[in-house]
Amino acid sequence: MRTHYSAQLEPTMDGKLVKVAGWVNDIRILGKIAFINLRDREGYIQLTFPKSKVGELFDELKKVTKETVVSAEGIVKANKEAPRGIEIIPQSMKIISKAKAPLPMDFSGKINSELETRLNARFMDLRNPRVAAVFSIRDSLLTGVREFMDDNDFIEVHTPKIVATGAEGGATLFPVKYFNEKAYLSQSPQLFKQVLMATNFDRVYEIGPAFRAEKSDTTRHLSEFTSFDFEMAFIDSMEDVMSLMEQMIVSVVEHLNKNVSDELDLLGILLDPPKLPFKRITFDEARNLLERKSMDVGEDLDTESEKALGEIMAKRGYDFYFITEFHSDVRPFYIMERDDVHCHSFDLDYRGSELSSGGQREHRYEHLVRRMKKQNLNPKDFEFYLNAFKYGMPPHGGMGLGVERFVQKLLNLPNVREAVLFPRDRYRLVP
Ligand code: AMO
Repeated sequence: MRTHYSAQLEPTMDGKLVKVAGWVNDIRILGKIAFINLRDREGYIQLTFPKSKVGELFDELKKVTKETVVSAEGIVKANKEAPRGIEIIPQSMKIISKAKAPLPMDFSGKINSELETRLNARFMDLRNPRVAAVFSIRDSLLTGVREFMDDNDFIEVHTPKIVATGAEGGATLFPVKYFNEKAYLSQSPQLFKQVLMATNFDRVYEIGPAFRAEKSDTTRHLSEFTSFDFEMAFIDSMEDVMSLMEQMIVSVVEHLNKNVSDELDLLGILLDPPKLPFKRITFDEARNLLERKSMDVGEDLDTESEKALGEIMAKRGYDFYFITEFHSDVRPFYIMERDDVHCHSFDLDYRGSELSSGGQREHRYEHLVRRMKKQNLNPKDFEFYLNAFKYGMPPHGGMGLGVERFVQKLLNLPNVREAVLFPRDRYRLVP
């Protein structure tokens, strides 16, 4: 239906016959001349219809509503008065799919539509180039991640999403009916990526859906999110994991600056490549800093304290920072303990918000079982997982990062739902 996207047309192509197709962004019919501002994936192009030149086509224009899909064939004309100095004088035009009026929402950005309205009519919301840019950037971010992991000898794997046991606590499990058995939607690939460490694949990563029955209605929780996980074996300590992670973040930021600079510009986002190494601060140090600000921190950081820590770190010039050596009681059973109180786990935070958590895993069978029991878990429920630790399991570690939170924070989006095409939360199952 088209020979060119709008952005491929230049004033230097004056006199050339071309075909374009897209949505009618705007139409203006004056006495002897009419204009359609046509929108496609790449931008906008003006179709100009002088009554004297286009004949019957001029009357056809009365049928055209905003957002109707049309295709037009015509001659390119350089014209300084037209946007980008170029217009097309159509010889023919087809109305391909007429749009009903009124539209379900205004997506021009002139009126601030509520997020709820936008998500209800997401197909239309996504016609706004600023909204579309978020998803081009998200796509590029994942390409950047895959390139980095590939360069570092990881293989991409896919683990089951219908599972018999949860890895991240019972409170956020979604039960599903699985024939005659009880099953759950997977909260994370944790158990499977660890089992893979007992195979020849000692470096794996996965980018896939993760499900959490999050009851809290916040701007950073989804009930279905995309988790980027990796796991690596034969590590000396969790420092190996953090070091790879920070290199990955820098590489992804460079990838974005190289590949989606137009989209970043459109959103007004300037991404400075972060400096290596990222700051490391232990949980106890972070707690001391917060207590000096009269904040009462228990054994873990809540949203408020994460935010306050973000402000303290920003003053010291750190956007990205690791919080390390959390208290073992508040960390999952699969994390290795360091002493009676602390364990080898970390969070990666960006400007006061957690992007990722990870650590070194407990690879010694007896210690692992002991830790499970300490957390009131029944080792019998984890038989397939525990078996992999009985026949040669190297030391290993890894991390999980929420893709939507990463996109949200990098692009300064007020709500994590803006980073998902069709978000799922406690109140939203459609569309
Ligand atoms: P955790 O439970 O901390 O760790 O999750 C890892 C990262 O996933 C993202 N995330 C979410 N994003 C949106 N909505 C949610 N409801 C949600 N829950 C989590 C966050 C978080 O940092 N197995 C471990 C990781 C590991 O140790 O490898 C895990 O799942 O960005």
